[in-house]
Amino acid sequence: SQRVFSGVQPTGNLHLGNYLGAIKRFVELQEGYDCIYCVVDMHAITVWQDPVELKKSIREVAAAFLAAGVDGSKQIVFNQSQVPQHAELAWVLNCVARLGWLNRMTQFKEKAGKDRENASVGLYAYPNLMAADILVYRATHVPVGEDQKQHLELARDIAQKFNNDFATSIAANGLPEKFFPQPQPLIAGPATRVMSLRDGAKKMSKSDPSDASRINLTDSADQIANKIRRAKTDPLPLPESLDGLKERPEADNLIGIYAALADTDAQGVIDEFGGGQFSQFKQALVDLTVAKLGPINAEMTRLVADPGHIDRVLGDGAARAEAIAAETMTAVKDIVGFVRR
Ligand code: AQP
Repeated sequence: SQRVFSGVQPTGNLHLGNYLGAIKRFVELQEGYDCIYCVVDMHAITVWQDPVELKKSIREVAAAFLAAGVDGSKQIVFNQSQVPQHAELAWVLNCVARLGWLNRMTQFKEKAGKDRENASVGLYAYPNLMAADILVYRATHVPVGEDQKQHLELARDIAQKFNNDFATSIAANGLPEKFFPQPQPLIAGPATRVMSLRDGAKKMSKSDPSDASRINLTDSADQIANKIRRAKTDPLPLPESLDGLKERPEADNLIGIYAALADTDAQGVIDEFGGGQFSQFKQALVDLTVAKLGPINAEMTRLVADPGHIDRVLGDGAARAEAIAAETMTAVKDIVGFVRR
């Protein structure tokens, strides 16, 4: 069977990149797959989180999933810490993954920065927990932005090494040879890497100190309009062909955002706006962004005003998630050779 798993960290400032790279895809995929969408709170604490803010953010990310159109009664929506098998499998995978593999992870290098000695061990082992998130459901497909591609390749390597290392035991326990399937990344569309509005070389990110660099899902129509009007561009008009986007990262980014929001591609945007002035295009982008994000923002506001409802969705999702995860963990314990209750 085909199962989708993906997660978003509750670290505040959900932005247009998270929406286009992940959450919008979550909604599209529920037509064809069984989906498990997780608020990955255990990933969030790999860097310090204020406990009061963390709780708020967990509910806010869940609200964003639901407001964008994820059906919490058909699909599984929950927060990671409610299902203990994520941490349990992560420990086993810590013992499968190699130090050399983790040493190659570029996100750790970026997030740890110069003061690497002072980064948490959790930040370093983060990709193993992410592998556990996916493999504990034996998920086959993982929609993510391009920044997560390397972590997903690692999850595939870990799955393969586990299957190889324990091949004899997997067979002895009567389990399928490829016990952990190889999860496929789903990275497609015109906005798999949304860039900062202030710098076309940096990705749009929750942790960018400049609020003007990103469009938050909680921004008002006025804030969205101001940020897009002030977004960095070069002085040239919009190109008349795709070729003309080369070496123009800011133009490329805005066109990609428009294309993703309008469900077309860059060519479609150029057909409509090519050769025109940026001021005009930006106004069209403001209108489109406000039209698409406005209703999501309003629904998020409505949902977070009723935390009891969100907590019920999360609790119900966690119970359904745990039923799947517990089955995998029982098998993993048998495969590894642990004595079970
Ligand atoms: N700029 C982006 N463009 C497209 N997709 C993006 N994603 C993140 N940024 C972009 C995708 O959003 C999902 C959730 O990301 P996350 O919350 O797990 O954390 P992240 O990737 O570390 O996101 P941020 O917003 O950039 O946070 P910070 O500032 O903490 O690093 C993932 O599918 C991700 O690919």
